[in-house]
Amino acid sequence: MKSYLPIIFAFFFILPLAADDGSSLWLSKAPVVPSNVLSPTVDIASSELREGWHGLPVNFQLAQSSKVLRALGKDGFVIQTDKNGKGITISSAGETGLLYGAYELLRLQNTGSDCSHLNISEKPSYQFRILNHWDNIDGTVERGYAGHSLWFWKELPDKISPRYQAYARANASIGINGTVLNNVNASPQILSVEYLKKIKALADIFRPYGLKVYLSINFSSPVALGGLATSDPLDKSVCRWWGSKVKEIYSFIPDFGGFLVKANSEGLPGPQDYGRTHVDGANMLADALKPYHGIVMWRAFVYKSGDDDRAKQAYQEFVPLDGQFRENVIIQVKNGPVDFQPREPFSPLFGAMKKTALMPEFQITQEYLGASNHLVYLAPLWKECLNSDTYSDGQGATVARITDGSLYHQPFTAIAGVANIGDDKNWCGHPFAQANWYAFGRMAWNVDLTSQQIAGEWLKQTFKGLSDSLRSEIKDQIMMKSREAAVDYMTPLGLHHMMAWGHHYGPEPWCVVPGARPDWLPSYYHRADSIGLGYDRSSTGSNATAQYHSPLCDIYDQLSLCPENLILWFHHVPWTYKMKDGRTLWDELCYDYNDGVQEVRLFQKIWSKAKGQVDAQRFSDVQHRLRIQARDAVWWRDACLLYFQRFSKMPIPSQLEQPVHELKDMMNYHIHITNYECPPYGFTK
Ligand code: BDP
Repeated sequence: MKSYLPIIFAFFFILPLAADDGSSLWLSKAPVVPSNVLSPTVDIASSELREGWHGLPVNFQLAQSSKVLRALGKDGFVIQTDKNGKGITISSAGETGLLYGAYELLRLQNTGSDCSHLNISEKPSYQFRILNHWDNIDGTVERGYAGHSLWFWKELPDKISPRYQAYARANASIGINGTVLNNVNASPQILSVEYLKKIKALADIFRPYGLKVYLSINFSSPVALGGLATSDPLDKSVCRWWGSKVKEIYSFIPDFGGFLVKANSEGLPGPQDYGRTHVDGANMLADALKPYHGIVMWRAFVYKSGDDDRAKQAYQEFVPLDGQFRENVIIQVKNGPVDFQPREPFSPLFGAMKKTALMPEFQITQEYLGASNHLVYLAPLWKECLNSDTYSDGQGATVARITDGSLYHQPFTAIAGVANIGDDKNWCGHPFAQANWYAFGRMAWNVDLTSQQIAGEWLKQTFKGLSDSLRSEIKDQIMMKSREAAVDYMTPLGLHHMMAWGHHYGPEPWCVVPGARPDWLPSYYHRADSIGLGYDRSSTGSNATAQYHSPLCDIYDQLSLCPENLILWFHHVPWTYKMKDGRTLWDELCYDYNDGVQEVRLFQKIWSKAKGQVDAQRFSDVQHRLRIQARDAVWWRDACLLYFQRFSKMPIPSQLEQPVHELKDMMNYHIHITNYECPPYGFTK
């Protein structure tokens, strides 16, 4: 008998890991939820624990009158090991708090924390933690790279996909409590009764998971849908139309969250079409929503075609309006002043509207970061913004403290992420893109969590078979380095918007489109000429630096003080300018592009060790996408360096790998992709 044991063990070790299509995300098996034993939400919480929790018995305590718990809010919770050591109690002032507590307990267990003496108290950093889906009603997803929309509008409300519940569960497990279902470029149809019935069906499924539904609206809906002659926000019939539309929405969805509005932005209608302001538009909607406790998230993503620097325009339009918005209006500000680039400085608006609630908008979907082909862990990018000191009130006025309400005490606080979710089996396309959905939720819940902590948690739950040492290597040497690598091979030193026209996937620093707005073209941003490279936004140029508080305005303004990772954002720098390490700007650019390529090659090497520790399906999926990323990194490097070399006329240092593509081939190469597709391969010529 004894002698068989080693043989049996050996046999176990060579068994391949079960195939995994990634559809279960970071979650363990979904429980069967009995209907309404306690309450729909508490039923879910207790079934989750029944299925997944292996420790002491857990007791739920809903204590609405407890002062301590009320201070944590309805989503906050306390988890404590009972005094006698024989059980655990999760208590909260709200049912959603109990659910979040249950998911926290499971997370602690599944990430290997010591659960023997628990005394945890949690309160979310932001009150509204919201995904923005850029999903169109025709099933496409703007900037979506994981298949079609998850919402099967044609089938709703009669046919309900099981994925709706799975989606709500995934969000609840990481604390996301709101979802804007449709694209900011909104079709007026979304507010029709036909669609409201479909939306109600989704809201009913999401509700027990604490997930509220919001909608993007088209500002001219009164005309387009209601048949009115105007959508002027000061017109009485328009106000009445919105009032009754809102009433109708709440009759279908009593806990509807509110509206997200893109107005007078990129050609969409808005109050300015009628000579009114953002305040007039936002407040009119806010008044309609107020009786039902709904909110308006009004986007500050505005810029007009014209002479002034695009990066300055949101600030110019919005700062004069500070203090005039209703309490239930939150201004939604993209992290940077241009548009979700691999690196931007934080938007100066964050430090400039002390009397208005502001919410950060991050992009989880990788519009400018290699779509679903590139492994780029985005938490470091978001944290860089959140941790930026705006100096709006001396030191320590970070974007996080301004937007989470701790500095200016706004009544509502919120944070949004543009979703990377589609109907792909694994939800997000790239297996590692799931980490960005996860990280957004965790960071919105607790803005002080570090990117490393979140990556570590996600890896432990998602790739359970990894050894400790390989898991750390993947976390520290792949995930934590991946954003900087992308910056290096795409847009180092503060370069930005050099992506191809339309789809924004590959490099096109040379891009010219007859008749196109100049601020949609790369040359507007890189300004390469025989002298140097970069956009002069200092006081000798567009003076965007003046939109930052001291000392940042001076730091950004002076070439010698400006952080080198933003130097070409703020300055037009001579090719021969000496960087801090003694290299010329040109050489530094060559080294950075090359570093980016080398980093991705290193990711490939590290990932190759995961064979056998990760199921074959996800192992080869990641391996395949890393190959694309490595090819694309070379494409980016060659395209940008060979193109800029036309201006610098300087050689690529001989120590570095030399280009393998011809500039003319790259300039003649065009990929055609529609909205919801991910480019199938990189530049292969
Ligand atoms: C840009 C996208 C565009 C969006 C726009 C927005 O290219 O598809 O509609 O932002 O945020 O990043 O409104």
